[in-house]
Amino acid sequence: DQITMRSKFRGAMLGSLMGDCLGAPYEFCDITPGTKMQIQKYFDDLGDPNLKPQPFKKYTDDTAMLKSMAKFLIDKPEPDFNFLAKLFVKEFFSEPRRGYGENVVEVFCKLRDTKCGDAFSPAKTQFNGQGSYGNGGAMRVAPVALFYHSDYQKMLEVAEKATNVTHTHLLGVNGALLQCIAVQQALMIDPKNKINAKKFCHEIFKKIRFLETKGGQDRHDVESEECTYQLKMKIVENFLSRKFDDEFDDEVIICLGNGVSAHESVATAIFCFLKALDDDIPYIKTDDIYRRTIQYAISLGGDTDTIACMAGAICGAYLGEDALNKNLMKHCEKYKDIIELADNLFDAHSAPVNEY
Ligand code: R7I
Ligand code: MG
Ligand code: MG
Ligand code: MG
Repeated sequence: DQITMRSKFRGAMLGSLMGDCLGAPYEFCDITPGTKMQIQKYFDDLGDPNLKPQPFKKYTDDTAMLKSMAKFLIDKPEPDFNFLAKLFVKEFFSEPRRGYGENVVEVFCKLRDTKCGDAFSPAKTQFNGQGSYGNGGAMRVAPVALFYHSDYQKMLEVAEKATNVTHTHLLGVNGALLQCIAVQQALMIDPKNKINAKKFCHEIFKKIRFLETKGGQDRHDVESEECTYQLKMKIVENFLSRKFDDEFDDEVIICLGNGVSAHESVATAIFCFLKALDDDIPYIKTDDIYRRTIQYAISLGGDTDTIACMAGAICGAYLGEDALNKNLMKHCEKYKDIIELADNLFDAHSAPVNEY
């Protein structure tokens, strides 16, 4: 129903924000068993209703770009990618110190110098013409999944083009599509129903395999980049059947990754969400599924803001706003703005289409 869907839009947007803000202080820190205990305490402390939210946990580029993605969908009846490029450029040059990826800055400069006349040209020249496979497309894609959740083909088309403004490498693009599919799938599940993690994982596997093999038209080498994400989802499925032990996290990091590349982070985020549905991570002590999701993502180390942001978006899309801990939320910079943005996105999505 409408009430649930509005709450799910808020959940996905806030879920992203909170993962980004709460994950950012741990980005690329050394993670030891001691650090995992510290992270437990960090969450326990922030969850205390008496702790003042000062200073705020600041959001990073993940949220800065997510906000632009939402505005792009809200402000125009049809997607206008030059408008999206302008929003990215404006946001970047007004607050450049939000921890953006090292190479994406070049794209913003070229876009600015050409007045965003061709949104797609600058990104194509990244990395000697290969395009970037950073996770920047995936980290900001959630609004597309929300807005187009009832038009799957359009969702994929807009997600791909919105990614192409900064990322054109196949792995950067397919990583964003994988995250988009995961958020949409979580959104469609009634939060009163328990998710079957393996089934959820297998559904995503089938969808990404279909995209990677273009509906099975061509023959593909399973070792190639064209099959990367279906392999990753198989690995996720295998980890879901394993019991937690001392080597578990290290093997997750080796097999799924925790880096800034899309292929080393998006499947990891999906895994964090699905693993956290069960309360069997020994060093994480909380009944709160959302907290467990982002706490686990952060405890894996590496690109913590982004992996927690993506895992948080999926979890928030499933559970909705009410399942997100208000005490944790109030420590996150501009969370009220994100709620307003989520509501505007919801209203724009459900507004009747103009007929001319
Ligand atoms: O993808 P992007 O927007 O970065 C997002 C990440 C998130 O973790 C944010 O929180 C922020 O910290 O950055 O920005 P890009 O600069 O396009 O890509 C990020 C990094 O991925 C690059 O700086 C490279 O280190 C790496 N990378 C590549 N390396 C070699 N070859 C991306 N594409 C390539 C490549 O083709
Ligand atoms: Mg960031
Ligand atoms: Mg536990
Ligand atoms: Mg990051």
